[in-house]
Amino acid sequence: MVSETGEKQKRVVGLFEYVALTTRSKFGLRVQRDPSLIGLGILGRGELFNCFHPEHLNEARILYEALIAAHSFDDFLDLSHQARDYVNQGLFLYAVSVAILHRDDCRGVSLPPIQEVFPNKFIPAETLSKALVDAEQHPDTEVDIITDMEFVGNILDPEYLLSYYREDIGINAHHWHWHLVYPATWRADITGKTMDRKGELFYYMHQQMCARYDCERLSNGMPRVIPFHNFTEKLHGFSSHLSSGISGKHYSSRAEGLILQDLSDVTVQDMERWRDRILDAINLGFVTDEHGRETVLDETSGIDILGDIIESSYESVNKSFYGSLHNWGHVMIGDIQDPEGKYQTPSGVMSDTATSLQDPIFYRWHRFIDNIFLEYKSKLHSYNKDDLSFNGVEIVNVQLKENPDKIVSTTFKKDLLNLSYAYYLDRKGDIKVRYEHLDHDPFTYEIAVENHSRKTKHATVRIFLAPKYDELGNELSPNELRRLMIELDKFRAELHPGNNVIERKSSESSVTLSTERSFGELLHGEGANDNADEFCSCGWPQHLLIPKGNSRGMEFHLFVMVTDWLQDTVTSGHSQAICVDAVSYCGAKDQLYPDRKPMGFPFDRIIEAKTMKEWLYPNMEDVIVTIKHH
Ligand code: CUO
Repeated sequence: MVSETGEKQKRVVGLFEYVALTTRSKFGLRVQRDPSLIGLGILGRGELFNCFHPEHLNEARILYEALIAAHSFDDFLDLSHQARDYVNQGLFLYAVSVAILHRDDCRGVSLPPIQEVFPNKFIPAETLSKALVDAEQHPDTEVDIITDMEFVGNILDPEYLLSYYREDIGINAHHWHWHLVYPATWRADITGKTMDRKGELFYYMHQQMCARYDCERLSNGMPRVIPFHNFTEKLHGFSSHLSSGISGKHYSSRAEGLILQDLSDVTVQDMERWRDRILDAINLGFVTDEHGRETVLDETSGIDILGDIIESSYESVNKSFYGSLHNWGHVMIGDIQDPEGKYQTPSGVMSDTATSLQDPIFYRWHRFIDNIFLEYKSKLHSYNKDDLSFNGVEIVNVQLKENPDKIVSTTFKKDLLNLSYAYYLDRKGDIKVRYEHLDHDPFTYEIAVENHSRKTKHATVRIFLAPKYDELGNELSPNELRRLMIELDKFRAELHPGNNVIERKSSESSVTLSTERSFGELLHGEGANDNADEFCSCGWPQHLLIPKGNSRGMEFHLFVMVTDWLQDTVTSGHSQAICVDAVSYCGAKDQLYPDRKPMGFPFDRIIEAKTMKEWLYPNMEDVIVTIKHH
């Protein structure tokens, strides 16, 4: 029997089926529209929805606010069906997804994987065409058609080496979902829901993407990313080969050597002015709102305020003064090949949260943004003994259970992406694309901790990883390491008096998504979960938990720290946790971020020690592990 949530799940997923294909219903214009949808339909159907452009975002906001405000689940579905017929497909998908994630009566309902809804945002147009032709040529309706994905690009472009990473379906899907969970336009005054530390999480999640990318670069013998801070610098070229699906539009390529150009709404000078004002605020230690009131950028909320300003989100204290540096950067880079719209070319991949990670400039742009946050963090005092230590608790050993030599193996694996819910070809068998992604052998941390007190203590265990050497083979100092430290896990553990051995599997990581239900499963009501600990689709892919390493075996610091959970914990007004699967990067839905410490702690502030050994307290341990790529 299908439960109530399962029923809702089926009905919701139906909204996403063949969404790119829907043509304006022939009755669409005659049907009277619900008043809450009046004014929508500005962005034309078939156009690329720009996830960073204020006008597109605003239209999407009006739609998702109307969908969230619908009185009942049935009203919500009815409105969604109306909107699906005439608003832009990408905008519809974005808005309806935001509404599902944030409506109380959609608890337990999952979003279908974006890669199955819009495979064109993930798979090159050439491969998609080939798959569809293959399917047409094999009309046997029962048989699955499998087409191998063709990689685009070649070794003439040094960045090609990392295309397996940038084009990974899982990281791009994660990024898309992250921005659905935390829309830049979110208004607590209208929706009635505040998002805890949203600005800070914007900083931290993107900082981690940059750190992860640098770990991957070093694994491939490439230098770390050079931030894009000189706005008059010539950019490298890029071509994604992605299309918008059926409208015939392609995400624009960028020719080599272009520089940022003024757009009709914003100029390069505006960007420079906003950057300088933000840096001034950081150096002065306060920001100024529209009425001239000053707010100090203190230790507790400074980073959150800055995150909102820089993104910028609706919560920015003064949008007209500090502008929208990060979002306009995406738009400006995305429109660089046709800034005045003279040739009506679509934007590049930087304009879309589902595709922007494919372009190497994404990481250069975000390293620049991250450097601004870093400037602020450098104004705060370094963590001292009080901040770092945990009285009476000592880590005595860190081991990988299955691998006493502390070697973790990575390799490439094949996987399939089903196109059958995006393209309608009257056949029973599925149409699938076979692609490759990096993966690693599962492993288990074994952490021996001594509780020297006579009472049971509750600890937060924090695990990070960073390469030991830089691109030139020099050992990285702790202060350089902190920019590369990627979070692997964070969880609560009980420490009984005396010896404790904590075991934790890599698959349990608090940064990764543990399960993803396919479109087919969701459509049949499988995967819905009444217990409200369902999966919210946001989360780093488990297969990319750790970097590739290299074939010789690459050394990494595995850093483990235990802190006092009683000091870290926050109390939420809500009783049931929801979407806490990938809490480190995605937060806990409708709850306070479940760790009082600054995000990235203890690596978010300057470390003055010369070596890791010198910096460690007994509750911290740093061991060297080897990542070997086969
Ligand atoms: Cu997620 Cu720039 O915010 O890509």
